[in-house]
Amino acid sequence: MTRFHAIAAALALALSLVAVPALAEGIKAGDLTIEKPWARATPRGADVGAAYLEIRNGGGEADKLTGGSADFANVEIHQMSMQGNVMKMQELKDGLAIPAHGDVKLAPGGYHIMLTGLKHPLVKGETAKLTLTFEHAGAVTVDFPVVGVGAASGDMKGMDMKGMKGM
Ligand SMILES: [Cu+2]
Repeated sequence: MTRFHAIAAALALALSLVAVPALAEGIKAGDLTIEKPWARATPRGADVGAAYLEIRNGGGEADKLTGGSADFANVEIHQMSMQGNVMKMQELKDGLAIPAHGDVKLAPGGYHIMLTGLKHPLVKGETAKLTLTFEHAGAVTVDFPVVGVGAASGDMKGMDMKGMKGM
């Protein structure tokens, strides 16, 4: 094997290691890639829940997450932010912009998908199927794995989900 061949082979191996898991993980929709979807398990009797994900836009045109649907809940796009020392939540009625060549993370304490009017609890270990609607990429169905109520990535502990009813 020549030195060139050895380098080419090493490069091919490195590329395959990098490229394959990335393709397997993300859901492609037009220029968008949806990654790391998860939803928080809900306590029995709760009628609201939340789901999170990351959206990358590989295209030169901005897109917008305008809403979604599910057969077990209403789907709204929300933003949570500190106003003074009070955590406030509001619906983004105009949608959530996803900049060209940019990405948006929906995560606890910030942007999130709000599930209201839950018909059944979100149970750890199951998946919640949501269809998200984008202005350009269209409708995309995503399975959100449901993670325990005390999920490490969450920082909503101490927040009373029942208190969010109607927000
Ligand atoms: Cu919310």
